[in-house]
Amino acid sequence: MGISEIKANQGSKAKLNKLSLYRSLYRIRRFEEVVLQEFSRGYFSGTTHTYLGQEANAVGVLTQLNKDDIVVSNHRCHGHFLAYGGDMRSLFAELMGKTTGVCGGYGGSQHLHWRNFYSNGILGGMLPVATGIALAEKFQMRQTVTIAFLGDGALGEGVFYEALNLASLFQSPILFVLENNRIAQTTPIELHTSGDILSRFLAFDIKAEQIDSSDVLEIQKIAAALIDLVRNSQSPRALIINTHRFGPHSKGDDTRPADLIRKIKQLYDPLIIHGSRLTNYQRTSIDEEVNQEVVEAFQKALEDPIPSLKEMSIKTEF
Ligand SMILES: Cc1ncc(C[n+]2csc(CCOP(=O)(O)OP(=O)(O)O)c2C)c(N)n1
Ligand SMILES: [Mg+2]
Repeated sequence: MGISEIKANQGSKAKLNKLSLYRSLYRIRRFEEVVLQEFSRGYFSGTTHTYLGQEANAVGVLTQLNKDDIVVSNHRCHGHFLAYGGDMRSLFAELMGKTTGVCGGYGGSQHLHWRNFYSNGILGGMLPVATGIALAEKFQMRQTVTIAFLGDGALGEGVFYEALNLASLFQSPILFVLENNRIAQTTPIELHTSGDILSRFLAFDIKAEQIDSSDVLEIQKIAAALIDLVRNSQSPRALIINTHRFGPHSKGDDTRPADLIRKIKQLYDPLIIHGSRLTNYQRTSIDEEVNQEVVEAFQKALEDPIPSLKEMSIKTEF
């Protein structure tokens, strides 16, 4: 199938200016801060993995998508979901197990589906699924791009290499986005991954780029180029973003020294980096609006009804 035969995509990229980019970053930051805070007060059930510190990855990559493109995410999915355009109140409600949640309260923090967004908590488990989705889209001549997010911990999963092999053999139009925060739960990368990461993609004949940045504009630029390449060549690519996790892996399991965390927050905060392009007045106004939005979203989700036993039993028969 030649590129000329592929139907032109009618979608439109979200063209965001520096103010709305800052807003998108801060919406994720504030959402996640409230999640961590309210988890400890018992408002949510199950577990959660916050995106604190990594906001620029989701915003940088996902603002470059067309509306029909597909996003396949992992356990650390809230930031991806919000950057994709997902609704904050429904996400809070999902974490609370409410019927108004993204998936009616059945998915919880890690298992979201809305429009072309899918996430799953099985490490690496969605990579072959994403490869297949991308291929199915190509067979249907849609010229969409599928984004598959993964963390460095997934490099130890055999299924990751099976996905790379098939993505390359079948030329799936997929962009693997590896968010390398150099830690998997509490295990530093030096103890869980040997050898070079970029070479892993190259070994399967998948061209890959690497970026050391928490700057949303830099990430946007490289993501835009790679997404265009995937779309136009209808073949796989990879982007490795060397990034930094500010919070615990989950709710409170951080064994890193406090000094190290303080240092990475000083050096690599996407909000400080991008926020420096705004005036104090611009930043404060956006912060205030978003703070209000998050409080209201949380409050509304809290007031939403809990599913009755009858509703739950009907649904579990599916
Ligand atoms: C197959 C599988 N094994 C183990 C887990 C438990 N687990 C959840 S997240 C995680 C670490 C993930 O690390 P990484 O891929 O680097 O992503 P990060 O949490 O750093 O974003 C582990 C081991 C899981 N969800 N699935
Ligand atoms: Mg990691």
